[in-house]
Amino acid sequence: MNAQKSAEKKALITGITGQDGSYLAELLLEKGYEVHGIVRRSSTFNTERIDQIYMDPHEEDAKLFLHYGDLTDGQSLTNLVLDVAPDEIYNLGAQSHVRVSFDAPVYTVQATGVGALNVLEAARQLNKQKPVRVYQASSSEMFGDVLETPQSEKTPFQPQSPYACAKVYAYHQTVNYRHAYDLFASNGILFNHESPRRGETFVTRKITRAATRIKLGLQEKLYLGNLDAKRDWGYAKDYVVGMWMILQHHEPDDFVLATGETYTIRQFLDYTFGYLDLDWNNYVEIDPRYFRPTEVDLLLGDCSKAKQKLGWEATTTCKELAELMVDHDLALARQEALAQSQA
Ligand code: NDP
Ligand code: GDR
Repeated sequence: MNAQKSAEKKALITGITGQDGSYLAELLLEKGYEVHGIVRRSSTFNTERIDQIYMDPHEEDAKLFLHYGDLTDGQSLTNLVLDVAPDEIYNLGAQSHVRVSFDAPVYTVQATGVGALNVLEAARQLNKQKPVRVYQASSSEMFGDVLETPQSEKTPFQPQSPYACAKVYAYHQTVNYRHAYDLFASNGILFNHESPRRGETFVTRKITRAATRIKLGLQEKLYLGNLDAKRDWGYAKDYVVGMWMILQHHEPDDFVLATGETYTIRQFLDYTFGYLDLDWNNYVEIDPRYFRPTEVDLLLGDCSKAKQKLGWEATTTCKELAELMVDHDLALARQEALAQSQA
């Protein structure tokens, strides 16, 4: 994977405060980019994942700039895109939780679906003045009730949630803007990717947080939903490199990024609790509230196109991923235990 500097390039990232946005911002800064990110106004700080790279914009060598905005506010998005005039836009912002999308379907479609269209419209305006490349964060959830295994760029979509329907809509708009307006717009169809920065309500992080807290006596039980679903889990740091590679390709295209291995939630529990010398059967209980009205049973990606055309491949196995997340969360749990003992 190429670590060469790309001097003078400017990137705009939506979703910069999220898991992927934070890793991508770090990667692009390392490559010499000027990075702009859109942040939502919130009553509490929501920039925890990017605090380590925050720079005072008044400093002469500042390379990271944050702007308030929202994907559902198309006009402000267009103003910002025309103002910043980035060479590359990474649309990572979304209401990204599948279970939550059943509770808030209309908002999910507005942020995740129409939000992507707002980004494309803004890019279309900028593209009249200077070339701009757009990355759309598409998802393996689009395969839904899978029609073939493994899933590749050619596999038909059968979405199974409001979130997945919104992502399918955004995918097709991205392809259409490429054809209709000659915009350099590409989809990365990414399978699940996790990290110590993963939101704590996604299953991997929920498990690593709970297992480490259980190990230190801070928690007794872990309540989960369906343990039989299979996911192709990779490491988020590998995947943001793939996003960047997709936009450096000589033509816009759509690429699956995956590890090519799939595991059940039970296997992830084995890796996590096993690494801590615990038996998860003693701690895990099923709570139907975490079941989904329609579930995606099996995801397994075929990323041979990305390997062949971009030279991208995942470097971290599911077991290694579970262990690095546990190492991180054990340190967090130790801090919590220490704080409790001193209180
Ligand atoms: P996160 O949920 O960690 O981050 C989502 C980001 O989007 C946050 O920065 C969030 O802001 C922002 N956001 C949410 N709603 C809006 C809105 N209305 N306007 C502007 N910004 C908004 O997601 P990930 O980093 O895990 O994923 C990045 C993208 O990739 C998402 O689009 C996701 O759907 C997609 N994806 C993720 C995969 C994964 O396994 N992680 C796999 C395939 C696709 P705030 O911090 O304020 O909440
Ligand atoms: P997913 O990730 O829905 O695949 O979407 P999540 O970690 O939420 O669920 C994975 C699987 O675990 C099962 N599960 C539970 N899930 C959660 N969140 N909480 C639980 O308690 C629980 N118990 C079992 C789920 O039913 C599911 O089968 C993620 C998101 O990042 C999307 O934005 C992204 O597009 C896809 O990955 C690829």
